[in-house]
Amino acid sequence: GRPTLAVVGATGAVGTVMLDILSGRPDVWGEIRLIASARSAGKLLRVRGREVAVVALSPEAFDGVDVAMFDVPDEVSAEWAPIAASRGAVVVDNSGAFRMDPDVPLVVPECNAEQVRARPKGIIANPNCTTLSMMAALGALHRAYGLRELVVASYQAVSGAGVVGPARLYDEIEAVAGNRSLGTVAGDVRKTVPDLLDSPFPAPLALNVVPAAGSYKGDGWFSEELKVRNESRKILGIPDLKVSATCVRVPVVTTHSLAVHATFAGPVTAADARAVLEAAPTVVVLDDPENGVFPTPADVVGTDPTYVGRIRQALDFPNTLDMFVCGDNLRKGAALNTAEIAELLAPEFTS
Ligand code: 11C
Repeated sequence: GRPTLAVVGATGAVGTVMLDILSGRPDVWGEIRLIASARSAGKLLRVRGREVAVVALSPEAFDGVDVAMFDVPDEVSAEWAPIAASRGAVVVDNSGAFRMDPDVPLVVPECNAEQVRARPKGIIANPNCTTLSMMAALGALHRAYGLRELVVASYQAVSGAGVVGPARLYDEIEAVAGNRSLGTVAGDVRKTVPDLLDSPFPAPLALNVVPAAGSYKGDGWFSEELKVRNESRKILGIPDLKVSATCVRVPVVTTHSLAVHATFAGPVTAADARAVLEAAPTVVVLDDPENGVFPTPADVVGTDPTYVGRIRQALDFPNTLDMFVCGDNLRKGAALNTAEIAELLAPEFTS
């Protein structure tokens, strides 16, 4: 028979994309069970062309489940992933709760697929969407040239903050629309958007960019920036990789972008790097700047690959490439990578 898959958090921003992705992937699953909080229980959601009723999160909900994908907040995963594992399910968790646990592999199939087998806790972690949006490309370049240093600035979409993110951005855009003098006087946008106390973001996003993503962690760093450093090291297997990130929220609905300054063990030409990236199966090179060809979120959203453009040799850094990377933060950045990890596990439970 085919394995039973559970989707925990089926009604959230990532869960919704997950159901869409599962409907389009090669169908390796028997039952797909949809699990969410008690308040969503009974709700009908469509997956693989059929309506499936959501069941409430409980220990018994995991009975008979072979693989359970979790797309829920950190504290829900921290409590419930071990419960699911204790009922016999292998958990693929997309929260931050277990990513840096030495007994939990942090997997991007393009980089370290083989690590799915070493899972002493029965839990495998899916990386943060910001890190993940560049990993397929960086993994390919690391294998070819040996990555030594990584300096990145992110341009993160609002859906990274969940369904509340796009709702807030659309509200703000509505509030500023039509006023052709806004953005010309300090504070005018802040006064025009709805009360920031109701926003998931600490400053206006409309007509603005916000250098604060995730929660403040002290010493000047936000959580997203520390995740980029810690998770890149673990995924690429370079514990002493030098990393520095500045994570910025921009008025984009979905698809994270990163300006990447990557330093390698020796000199790398842009042409060679382009060839390496073109050969990577899940990477698409869009790099003809003279003709306006480069990745942008508006052109990338809703698709699966990692897009790379603006590939160039850093003028004053001989071993360094600069490039611009875009990836859909809800697909490869979250649901798609989780589904791919689960698919690596499926054969273990197929008879
Ligand atoms: C964002 N990357 O764009 C975040 C969301 O660690 O899974 C994902 C948080 C996480 O806000």
